Amino acid sequence: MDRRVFTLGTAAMALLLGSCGPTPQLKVKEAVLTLSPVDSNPSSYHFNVYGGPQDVYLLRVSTPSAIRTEMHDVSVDPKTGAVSMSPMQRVLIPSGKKVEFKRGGKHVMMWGVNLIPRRLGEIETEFLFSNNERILVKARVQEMDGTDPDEKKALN
Ligand SMILES: [Cu+2]
Repeated sequence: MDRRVFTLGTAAMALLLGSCGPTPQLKVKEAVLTLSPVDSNPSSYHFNVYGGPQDVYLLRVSTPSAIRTEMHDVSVDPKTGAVSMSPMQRVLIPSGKKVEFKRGGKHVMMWGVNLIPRRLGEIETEFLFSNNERILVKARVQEMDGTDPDEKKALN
């Protein structure tokens, strides 16, 4: 008798959980690094971050293949229309929401991208979040026109 009640309870619980849908997973996708045509200027890194089961902050994007990285936001002066960039220490990634780092908006700037990603056409990056989660992302590397890096073309 007791066992039967227990079984029914478990089944009811499974139904309840099932109706909530899949739990959102914190992830980074569509990552592309666009090289600056001038080597001394920073390259720009764009991607989408998809929020997980809880709100977190993106604290840092780093790579062993560049000297320095910074997260930037872009703002436009409503009076003059002048565009300016400012560094961000952290970016809120709301649960289940997509946060875009894209051309004309939030982005990561990378100084001193070395020869390894330029020859491979891809770069390894690490995203650090406030819940201590680290996500490794391999991103495509391209020139401004969307083609492979010149250093990779030279090898073919
Ligand atoms: Cu910038």
